[in-house]
Amino acid sequence: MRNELVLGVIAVMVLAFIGLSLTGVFSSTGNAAKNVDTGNHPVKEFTVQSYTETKDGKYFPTFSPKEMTVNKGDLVRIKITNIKGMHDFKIDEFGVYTETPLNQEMTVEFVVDKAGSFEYYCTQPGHRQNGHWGTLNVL
Ligand SMILES: [Cu+2]
Repeated sequence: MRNELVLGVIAVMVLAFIGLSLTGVFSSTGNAAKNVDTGNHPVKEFTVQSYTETKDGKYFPTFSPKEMTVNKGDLVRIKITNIKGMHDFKIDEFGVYTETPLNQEMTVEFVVDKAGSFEYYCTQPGHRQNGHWGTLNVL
């Protein structure tokens, strides 16, 4: 009988841990997470690289991927690593911004509460105009 009680307690703890993990409570990465809503939102996670390519002596800053698609109501988690150049990451419509120091994974989290196509981009001078942007589609 006692063993069953212990097993029951362990099962409850494991379930609680899984539940909290899914809701993002343990997802703190110690950096620029914003607008975190740990409510009952499906989580969509993306890994993005930010860098500068050089072609014919010209600089082409870019994100990879250049497009992400989520559903309205999702908790969007984007992990961004800048692997070349000086960049940052911004989405005006959702109040998202993080600096992206070189070779350091930065995480932003936000709930998409409106549908549409929104631009994520780099605010460094000239970068957005030269292609340092992508599209977040919210269906
Ligand atoms: Cu940039």
